Amino acid sequence: MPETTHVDYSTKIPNNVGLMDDQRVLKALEQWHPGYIDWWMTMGPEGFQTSDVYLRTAVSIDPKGWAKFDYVKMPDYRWGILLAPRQEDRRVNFGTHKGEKAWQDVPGEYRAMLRRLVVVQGDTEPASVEQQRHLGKTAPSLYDMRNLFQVNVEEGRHLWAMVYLLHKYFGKDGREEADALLQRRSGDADKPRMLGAFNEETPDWLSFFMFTFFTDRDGKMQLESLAQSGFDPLSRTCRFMLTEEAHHMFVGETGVGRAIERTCQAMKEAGIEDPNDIAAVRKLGVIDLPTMQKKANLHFTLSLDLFGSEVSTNAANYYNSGLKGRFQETRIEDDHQLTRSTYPVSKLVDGKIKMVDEPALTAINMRLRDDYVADCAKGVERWNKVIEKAGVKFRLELPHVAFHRHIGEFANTKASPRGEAISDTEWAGKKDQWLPSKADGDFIASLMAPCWERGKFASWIAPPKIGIDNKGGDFEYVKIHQA
Ligand code: BYC
Repeated sequence: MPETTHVDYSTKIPNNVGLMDDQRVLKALEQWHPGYIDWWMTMGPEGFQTSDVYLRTAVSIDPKGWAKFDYVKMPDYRWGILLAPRQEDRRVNFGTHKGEKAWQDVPGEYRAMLRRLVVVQGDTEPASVEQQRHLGKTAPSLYDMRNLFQVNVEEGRHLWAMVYLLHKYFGKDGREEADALLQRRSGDADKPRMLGAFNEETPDWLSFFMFTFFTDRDGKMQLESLAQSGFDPLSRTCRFMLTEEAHHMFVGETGVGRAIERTCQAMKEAGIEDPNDIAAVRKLGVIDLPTMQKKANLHFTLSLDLFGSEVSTNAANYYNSGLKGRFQETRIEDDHQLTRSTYPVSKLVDGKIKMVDEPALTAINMRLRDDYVADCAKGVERWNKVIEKAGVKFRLELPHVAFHRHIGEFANTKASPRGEAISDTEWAGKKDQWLPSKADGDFIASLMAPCWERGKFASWIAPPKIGIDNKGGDFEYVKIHQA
């Protein structure tokens, strides 16, 4: 079957890339498949592998109507290889090869770089499933449980997407990298996942929602940049992944939004005017807004680290080679080669945080991070609207990019959320006011009682405005058979 918008479900591995006619890759993927299922059974959602989950599955890759909803047991989900349609006469749009025909094969001189990008991207996908594997047990509703599992199966599919590229285009070392993607484990001291944020715990549902808001949004930015790639198969696979990623960010934004809504509502009902009266708010069985701010601080800063160093020769090399572009590269009005332009980068100069012009080429990570921060800020404003509408006097804010960093310019600096450089002693004294403390974690954990009755929601979260696939309020999104 040639490449098409329709997905071939007649093979074990659904695809629109003509796998039936590519026996070498089909065989390699079929050999990888049992290891993947084994990983899913041991590291995927714990306790719900025999439950029937109302999931969407991609049946076609055209923008409308690619999703088919039905009850599926997660291990039976049809993970497959789906690439956005090939664009006629697509070109390399940036870097030294700008204007050349986009590559359908890996350019020999860029093989190692490209493989590295695919492996890093691939590594994050199973990592997030591992991080979230315990959450089903404390789901605040069947609706939320279903959304968690949808995100999980799609991250699994994104792993498949990268493994396909490794098997198809990188020969033996690609197959070895694909195997290694199933070996590493989030948070494991001996074989950790590659990027920092993917080794952190996701201990509760507020973390899950913050993660899908902030960290999946890094996913969006990185996939957008890779979708610009001159290596066409990478571009096409990232373009399709982005359609799935949008739902993950929706889950995060509405999840936090619903927690905020419920808190404000409970405060109003109880006549509590002061959002900082944490003890009084917590007695209502909801999460106080200052704690939500701390969680946002944590997940935002962990996600900022995922952009790498502000000034990076790796990023310049990726760009020059035409492998990884900027956010919405083709919409930017410049020479797309950046040989002479500069870009302002925040740096520590004589103990003060200042903007310094750097060659735009080496500042690619910084630029992408700026685009990311702007995108996050819009979402935070939408949360603030919920607070405002409820008549509560509180505003959530993004902390300064120098705050709580482990990668790049500010990795060794202690800074307040407002971006003032501070001493280690001051940091130690104030850290618990800015980031979730053990006591905050214990309180949130105390609220994480499962709520699995149809149409019911846990005390700390409001119901969604509309259901998935337009289903009514008491729809049974997961038929639970615990294993
Ligand atoms: N943790 O020049 P530098 C997603 C390493 S999320 C650990 O500063 P570069 C998803 C770096 O590897 C999106 N190590 O940065 C979301 C390098 O090591 P080597 C995932 C880090 O290379 C939710 C060294 O430090 N996709 O999809 O320009 C759920 C110096 O690097 C970190 C991608 O990231 C870190 N945070 O940029 C599920 C796209 N940061 O090479 C999924 C592909 C840097 O010296 N990846 N290092 O050994 C990339 O484009 C780049 O690898 C990075 C780093 C942007 C991550």
